[in-house]
Amino acid sequence: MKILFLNGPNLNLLGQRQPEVYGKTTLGDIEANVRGKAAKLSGVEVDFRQSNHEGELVTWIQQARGNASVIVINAAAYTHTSIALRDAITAAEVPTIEIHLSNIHAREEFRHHSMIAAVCRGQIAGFGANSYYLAFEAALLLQAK
Ligand code: CA2
Repeated sequence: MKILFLNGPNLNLLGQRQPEVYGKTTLGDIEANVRGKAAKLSGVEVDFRQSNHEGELVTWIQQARGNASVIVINAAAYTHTSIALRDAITAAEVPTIEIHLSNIHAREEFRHHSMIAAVCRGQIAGFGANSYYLAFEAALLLQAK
């Protein structure tokens, strides 16, 4: 199985700016940890990407159809605005898990609504880098069903 991790705008700055909000772990650290978990299992492949561009994320979701078993997506600020990502997730027909480092429901009002939540299998938010590792486990469970 292939798990496709997609990361939206500004997540490339993780660990380098605003550590009080998003922690000190970099996206590279998270990717390395996820890859380490996958390496202990047989038949689990990880593809891990980040883009600051909405259209590139849409293209990657489209390409996941027939190629990825599960998508794990931290759409960052596009979570709250992007009908394009929502439509792409719907069209891809790949089970998708929405994740966030922070608890978006405990932050500013504009972060409470997710445009993509209703078309995802579920949401994991508020556990920092562990949100990625929990999503990895959830992706395995989705495939095991
Ligand atoms: O909590 C999350 O994972 C978010 O998806 C992060 C987004 C935010 O817009 C969402 O509401 C919640 C922001 C990602 C920006 O990441 C940065 C990391 C370091 C420094 C600046 C931004």
